[in-house]
Amino acid sequence: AKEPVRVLVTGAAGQIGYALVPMIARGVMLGADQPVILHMLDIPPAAEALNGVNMELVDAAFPLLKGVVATTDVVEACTGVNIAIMVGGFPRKEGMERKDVMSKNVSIYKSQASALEKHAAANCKVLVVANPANTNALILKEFAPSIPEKNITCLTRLDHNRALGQVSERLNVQVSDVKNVIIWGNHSSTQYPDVSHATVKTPSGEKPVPALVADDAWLKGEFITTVQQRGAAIIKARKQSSALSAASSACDHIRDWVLGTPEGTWVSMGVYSDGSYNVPAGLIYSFPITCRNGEWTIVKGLSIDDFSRKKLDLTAEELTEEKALAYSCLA
Ligand code: NAX
Repeated sequence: AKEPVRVLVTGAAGQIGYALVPMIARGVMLGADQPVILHMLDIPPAAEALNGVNMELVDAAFPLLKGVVATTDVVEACTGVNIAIMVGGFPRKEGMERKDVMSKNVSIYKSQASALEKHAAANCKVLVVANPANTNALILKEFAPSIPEKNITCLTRLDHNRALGQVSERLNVQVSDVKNVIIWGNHSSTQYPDVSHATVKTPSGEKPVPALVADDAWLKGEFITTVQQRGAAIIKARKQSSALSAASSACDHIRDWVLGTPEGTWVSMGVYSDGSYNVPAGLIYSFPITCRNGEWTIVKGLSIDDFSRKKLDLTAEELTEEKALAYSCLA
């Protein structure tokens, strides 16, 4: 039998946490033959709710779940973890300045970075979900210098999956037949959902999405804004932000990272930029990614037209500004 993998979920008493922990305990993230031990962290005001989640995990009698650590102590939460899903953060409240929200999250991610660096298992893989996801991941990287930068990522897979969903609806094809969309840049409204290289599997082979859609105005307009604004549309409809789709996409992100992407398929992940596609190095930026043997690689050499170039640059500029804002909070 396999040794259990320890998976940390921060913000585990929140709504994404509530959707995510049962998925992990059922093997959705790491496979149906992989036992897990869940580490759940939240803050003291949420301790009772966290205890309730813990009770429900007992009640669900998950065969793969070999143990639970539910705590408000960050060191206890981080000790020995192989995978860390960082969902906890400080939300933007009505009337708050961007800088104030940034400052709260910078201090959270700075201290959690140190705890992970000191106490997590060697080679721990980190996925930051909490917003501002890219910049929180960057702060985590800066304050955990001994964790290799390739082990620190942020979630743009939800945006990626949203783009697959929009193409599938538009063409009336199965979402599982659509692949190789790309989310470039920030997990924010400046992200660039790009279908230039996406394809659909048809009985007569793989066909390019732009040719099948054959509506440049939709692809360059409504498609992009729908994906960019989808989070807001969900809040409007549900009065709460995306949770089941975020949890499911976090499982997709980790599963593909650990178990690999299928041959000929890429996904989107926020990773530390090496300057590929002339994106400034030193940002956490979403790229097309393939994974193998537990390591990700940026897909190189895709053609970028003028329209795309401007969009890639715009979202990079926003991330550069966010980085400066985050650093100003440290000063
Ligand atoms: P909730 O407010 O329901 O849950 C957040 C939880 O984090 C709460 O239980 C809170 O007590 C806890 N928390 C706060 N500070 C903490 C700390 N220092 N340590 C540990 N736990 C802490 O929010 P939820 O809807 O679950 O969303 C969580 C985060 O995901 C938010 O930042 C949200 O903006 C972000 N999202 C990111 C997405 C992405 O694709 N990257 C999509 C979904 C989501 O909007």
